[in-house]
Amino acid sequence: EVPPADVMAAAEDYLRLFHAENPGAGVLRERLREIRQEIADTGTYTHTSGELVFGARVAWRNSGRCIGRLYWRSLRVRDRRHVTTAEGVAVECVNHLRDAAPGRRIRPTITVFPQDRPGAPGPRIWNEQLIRYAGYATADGSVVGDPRYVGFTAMLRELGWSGGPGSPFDVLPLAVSVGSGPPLLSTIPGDAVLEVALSHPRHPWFEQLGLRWHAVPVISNMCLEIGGVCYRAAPFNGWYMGTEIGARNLADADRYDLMPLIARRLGLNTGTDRSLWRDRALVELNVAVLHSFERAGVTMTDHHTEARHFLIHLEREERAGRVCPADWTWIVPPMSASATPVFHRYYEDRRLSPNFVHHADSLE
Ligand code: HEM
Ligand code: NRG
Repeated sequence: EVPPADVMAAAEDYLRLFHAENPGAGVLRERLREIRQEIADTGTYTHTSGELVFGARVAWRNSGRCIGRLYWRSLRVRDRRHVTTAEGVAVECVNHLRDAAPGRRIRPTITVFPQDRPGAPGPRIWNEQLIRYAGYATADGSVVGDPRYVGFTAMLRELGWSGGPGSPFDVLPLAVSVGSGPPLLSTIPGDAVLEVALSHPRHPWFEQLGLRWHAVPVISNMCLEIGGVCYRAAPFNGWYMGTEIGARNLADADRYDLMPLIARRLGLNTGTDRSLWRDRALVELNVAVLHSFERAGVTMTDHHTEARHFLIHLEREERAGRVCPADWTWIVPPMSASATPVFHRYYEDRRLSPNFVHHADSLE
């Protein structure tokens, strides 16, 4: 538990920022007096909806690992602080998925569930993202599905999940808990899971590989921290950058590891590193990802466009008199790094608040 004096100090810092950037928000001193009283009575305080919305947007603005921050002001905030049961949280997660991608056009969205209060922790979502694919370890040591989630999948089965059909792309159920004890498991209805089947603009065989990925990345295991308040369940999404799928999820040796297969189908010489078969396979896989999302009408960005947008954002932030924290190792894309402008410079990285943070006790 955080000492009340620390909560008040963090609250004061945040409220000063909120009022400095929102001149119409009323009288700071009165609001601080109110907050001081609520902290004295309850050990924490309650954000107004204006404070919550701005705090969530600034948490995104302060995320030094995110290349997609140009649109931070447009984040949609679904205030679900009144939802207190695990069932209610699961239902609202499904509603988030439907609401974030109407007609396949993705809208950056966050759903905020109750905050932690002394003696009354808020709900927890155990999944790393709302949509993730199961990983099943087989007898011969190989894995069907996403190797990253073998441990999480096994845990869900111990908690009673009977498992999916055993395909490489079985969507995991949501695991939500309120208080201590095991989580509630709930299957996400198929119509809430937008997915894109992958094909290649020039290689008809590519479609036969049966590859797919989900359209909306909704990170659900990070804590939204605003002014000394922790929202442990606050799933958020934007849209994908193609390389996240094509150069990492489907390509990493400890994920779907598809480069050897694709290189062979392309007829490349995989017998020597110097044929650059990995690099060429990577390019074709990424061409397929961008092509498929485009064809399906689903929002996606590419790493060249997004790198350019990020530098526009950086310049805007500097002109506004702010530091834009950025972590080079996360901002630079995982392929063709030096062909993008974000590679050719360094950044200041600072931990600013509000922010999204990983807590040590979160699963995964
Ligand atoms: C990380 C792109 C929206 C917060 C990232 C990463 C990319 C990215 C490429 C690195 C991921 C990785 O390497 O695994 C985008 C794009 C968006 C978007 C294209 C489109 C709008 C958002 C939104 C939020 C957000 C709406 C929060 C409101 C973050 C955070 C991380 C991150 C906190 C770091 C995650 C971690 O530490 O694991 N983003 N993002 N992003 N993004 Fe964004
Ligand atoms: N690389 C992860 C997703 C991380 C966040 N990326 C975003 N976030 N685009 C993956 O699933 O591949 N976002 O909020 O849009």
